[in-house]
Amino acid sequence: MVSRRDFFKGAGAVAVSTGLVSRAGAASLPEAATANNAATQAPLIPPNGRPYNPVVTLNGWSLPWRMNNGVKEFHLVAEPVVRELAPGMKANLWGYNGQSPGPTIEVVEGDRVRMFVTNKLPEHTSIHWHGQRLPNGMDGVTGLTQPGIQPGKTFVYEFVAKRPGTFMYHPHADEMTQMAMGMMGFWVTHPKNQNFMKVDRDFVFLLNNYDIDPGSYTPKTSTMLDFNLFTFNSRVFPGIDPMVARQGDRVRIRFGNLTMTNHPIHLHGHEFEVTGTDGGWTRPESRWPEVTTDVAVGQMRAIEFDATDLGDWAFHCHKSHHTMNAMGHNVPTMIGVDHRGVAQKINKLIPDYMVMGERGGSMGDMDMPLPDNTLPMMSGQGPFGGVEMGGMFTVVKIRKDQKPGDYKDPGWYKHPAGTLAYEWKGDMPEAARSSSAGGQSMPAANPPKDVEMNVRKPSGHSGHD
Ligand SMILES: [Cu+2]
Repeated sequence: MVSRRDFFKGAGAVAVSTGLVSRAGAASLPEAATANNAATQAPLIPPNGRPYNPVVTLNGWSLPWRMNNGVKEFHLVAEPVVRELAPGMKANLWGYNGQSPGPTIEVVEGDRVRMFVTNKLPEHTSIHWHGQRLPNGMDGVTGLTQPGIQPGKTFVYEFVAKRPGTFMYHPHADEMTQMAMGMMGFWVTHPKNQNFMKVDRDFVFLLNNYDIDPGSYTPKTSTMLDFNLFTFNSRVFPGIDPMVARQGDRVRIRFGNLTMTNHPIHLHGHEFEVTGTDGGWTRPESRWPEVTTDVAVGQMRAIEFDATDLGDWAFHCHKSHHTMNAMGHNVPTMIGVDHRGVAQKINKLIPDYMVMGERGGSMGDMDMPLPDNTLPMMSGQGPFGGVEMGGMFTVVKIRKDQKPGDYKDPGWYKHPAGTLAYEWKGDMPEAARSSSAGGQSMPAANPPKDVEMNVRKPSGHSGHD
């Protein structure tokens, strides 16, 4: 198989693509390109067909195609994959063409598209083209519009990509298992008019979740809500690449939610507008500015903003447990508990025992012994120490000198003098108190017993007259 790396190097996309056609022949399957790592790949410049402005898939890639008598042919292979969730942890997932999520499919409004889907899983599958307008029989719902694709078999889907916009693909067969194992991918149908809502950077990724016990590799597939790893494109922080832009760029970020809960996605330092949903582009008069947008299960959102302000701006889900990895979800509260002495006693029984979080528990810096193949619950080193994040967290890096088309990580932002929060080293003034201060401003509900109280119950209404 042609690896993604091979695809980009050497002769380039055009030569390889035509090579595939002549070698394989029009009557046979298109070669299925595969990716062998989780790095963000350079945008796929279309070697043929209608021109478009390609997207960048966060920690992912776009699938090359072949043209066959004017039809764009893609080959997806559903198969078990090993996905690195972040350095230090790999997961046994199911995906497409070597990775989970599968590669992004990019086509142009009006393209006739033929999708070959080969099943290398141990059970039947299908692909539903989430959000597309297509003939009913191409909708990919096992049992309803087609029989399942049995192991070893290949099915062909064919339709015209009618509506430009943001889409996903995923199985509609044993969904609970197959989605919990990571089977999903992004799909972008570009507008025919290249200048329609043109942006300088267009990032895409899927929101997914997994339940992988610390020390193990394979997700638990029967979990309904209690997932312990929340991912952007099957990666967790600090394994998620930054999204890089040049100051002044118009930036679009598109995300689709195939987890089992909603995610309020939050950008620091800039306001954005939701310019697209799963149903298409939003009308300009329907948009409003915000800094957080909630995306429900099964939904897609495209947000856009002007990258006006230099810096390293956090971009994350605002549910705090979704920026935390597997170890953090069932830790008891220890704030206010003084364990001095207790730990030593327990240590006699359990040598590794460690007290967590009695002063608020900044656990990002804690060097806790972990089972194999397990990530710290919060980690990531920034220029000022531990970032104390995990899961659905990354950084939008805006730089003055980032060249158009350059997506390389420029390193940490260097803050100009006078623009950085700093420690106060002068005198601490007495905290001001109001003159009635002395405790609570409201009377206690249960006064202490040693206060003498005379309580007189009103005997009737007459006493007030
Ligand atoms: Cu979330």
